[in-house]
Amino acid sequence: MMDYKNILLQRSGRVGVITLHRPEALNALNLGMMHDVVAAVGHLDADTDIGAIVITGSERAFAAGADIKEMASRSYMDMYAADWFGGWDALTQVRTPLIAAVAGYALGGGCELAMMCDFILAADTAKFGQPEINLGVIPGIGGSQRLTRAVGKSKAMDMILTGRTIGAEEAERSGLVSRVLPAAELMSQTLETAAAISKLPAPAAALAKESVNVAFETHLAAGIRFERRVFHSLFATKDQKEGMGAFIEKRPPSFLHQ
Ligand code: CO8
Repeated sequence: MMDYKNILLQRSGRVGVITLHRPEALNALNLGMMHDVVAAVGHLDADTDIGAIVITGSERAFAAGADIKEMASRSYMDMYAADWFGGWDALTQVRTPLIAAVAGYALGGGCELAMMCDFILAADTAKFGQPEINLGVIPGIGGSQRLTRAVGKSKAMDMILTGRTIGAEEAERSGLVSRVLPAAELMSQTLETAAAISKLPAPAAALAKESVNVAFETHLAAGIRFERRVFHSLFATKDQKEGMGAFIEKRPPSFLHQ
């Protein structure tokens, strides 16, 4: 097992849980955090015994943004040459379902990291925002794109131009998060959801998320064609035979994740 400095990594059955852990900085995302999260997610994604991954933070903060202290004095060339934070893009290639469990602040890069996950479960204490404009910058890990697709132009503009923070209810109403849960139940309900997903056929889960993601990236006709091809391809899996066979035989399925 690798030694991570900025996260905690736990396994519970077929679920991997990554907890962002820089309590002294409200989990601000520095390069070390990026390397740890990307490495841990990659490691879990490659493990066929893992069927869902949860990324979470603390009660106070999922993550209060990119680490401002680490970036403040950098030049344009520093940022460009390092392709600052380009490494986070690796999360978009992950096949295993990825759930963000957000309590407290999810600001700037924290909101963007949550949006890179497949869906967001929010505690009623969650606060989402893209406050970069207050620092003289803009979202830089996909926020201006993913937030706009998630909540539409008007609310994305409102949030990104004012830097205003929205609460969990407004986030749910806007389509940014899928569910709001009482803070005390966030982790238990997230783990229950992740465990349920992890037991379902892994090939179908990977292709389902790939299909939904295609909806973000392409036009309707191409997306529907992609979905159709992928749907047909699942008839090559053992789990399709098992799932449909079990239904017809009126017995519980026993999936192989193959
Ligand atoms: N970076 C570095 N340190 C931080 C950050 C951060 N984003 N957020 C909080 N901290 C630190 C504080 O400096 C403080 O440290 P210290 O005790 O050493 O002074 C500690 O965490 C606790 O924070 P506060 O005392 O400020 O706690 P409060 O409860 O008073 O306030 C807030 C909480 C409102 C969340 C406040 O901390 C805050 O406004 N944080 C900054 C939020 C922000 O602006 N986030 C956006 C950052 S920019 C960004 O994310 C851009 C992403 C794209 C980059 C892509 C590059 C290509």
